[in-house]
Amino acid sequence: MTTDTDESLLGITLETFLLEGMMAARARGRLTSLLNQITLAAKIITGRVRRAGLARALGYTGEINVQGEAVQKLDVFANDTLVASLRRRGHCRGIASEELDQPVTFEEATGDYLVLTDPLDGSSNIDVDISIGTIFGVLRCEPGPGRVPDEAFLQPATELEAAGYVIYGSSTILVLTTGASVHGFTWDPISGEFFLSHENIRCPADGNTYSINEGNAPAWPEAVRHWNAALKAEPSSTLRYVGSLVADAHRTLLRGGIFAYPADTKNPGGKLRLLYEAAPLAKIFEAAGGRASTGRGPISSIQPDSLHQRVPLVLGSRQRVEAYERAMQAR
Ligand code: P6P
Repeated sequence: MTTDTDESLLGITLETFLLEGMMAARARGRLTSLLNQITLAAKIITGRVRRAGLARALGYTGEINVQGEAVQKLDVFANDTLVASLRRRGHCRGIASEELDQPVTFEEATGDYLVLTDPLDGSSNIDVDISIGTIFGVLRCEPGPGRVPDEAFLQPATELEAAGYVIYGSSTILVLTTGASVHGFTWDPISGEFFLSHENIRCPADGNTYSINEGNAPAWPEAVRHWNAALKAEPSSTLRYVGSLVADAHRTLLRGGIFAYPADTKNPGGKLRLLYEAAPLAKIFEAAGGRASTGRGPISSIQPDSLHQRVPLVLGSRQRVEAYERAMQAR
């Protein structure tokens, strides 16, 4: 009888998985090293996220901790951790982040990659212990050193070399694609390693769960209201909405169904961000056989025109997303 720890140690760590993938592809190892730096940041962020409530429970103001250090807001902490980790190896020349008005660039870096990230999406949910997540994408760029123009970040999702997210939920899981397939790795708090736990994730072709904030219904376009009403009329339909993108996306990826955050009168261009939310998730869903759409066309083909632009986002089972797109065309 093996204990949990022994069982996970029999598995493949994320680092080993990446190394073996690199050797099989006879790659240079730069992307592998960069992804290992993101993994390191995820381990550090996990530790802080899981203790965050403790500070509040011990009565700290949440601003000054027992050492007299300013306790950073979690999303700023996550951002700074990713920046510090990615600066180290020189493969990443710059990062566009939801937390930064302008990208941070490492002029000394000689590598040829860029990172897009929402360091801690849904961090407002942490106070009530709802799952939150880190989303990331990796693009190619001209090799350094030197300054990186903002335009280098404005590439469609089809250009992503890798994409992934980390969900800080009942367990911490890192989901990653480098294009051909999608795999999930669960963090083991005892060894501190991520172990392969979800090999070759496939998004089911169909699913009865729909995920949308029905509180926004009065602001929806008529076509979305009709689509929603038709779904509710299906006896097998189930509504699940966490209000934390990575949690809703992860459930939809594994179970199938559909997640939608449409444009509405409150958010005419949509609420979610293209570069570091929709695009990496689109890469993941399409690699897993699912689909990612604005409701009128694929997310992947959108040519970004600004760093923080928003888009309507529909993710899920191919059949469900295609039905949504037909419903949008019908009106
Ligand atoms: P609403 C969280 O604030 C977030 O950015 C995403 O994680 C989530 O999908 C969305 O907003 C939820 O928005 O309007 O339903 O609260």
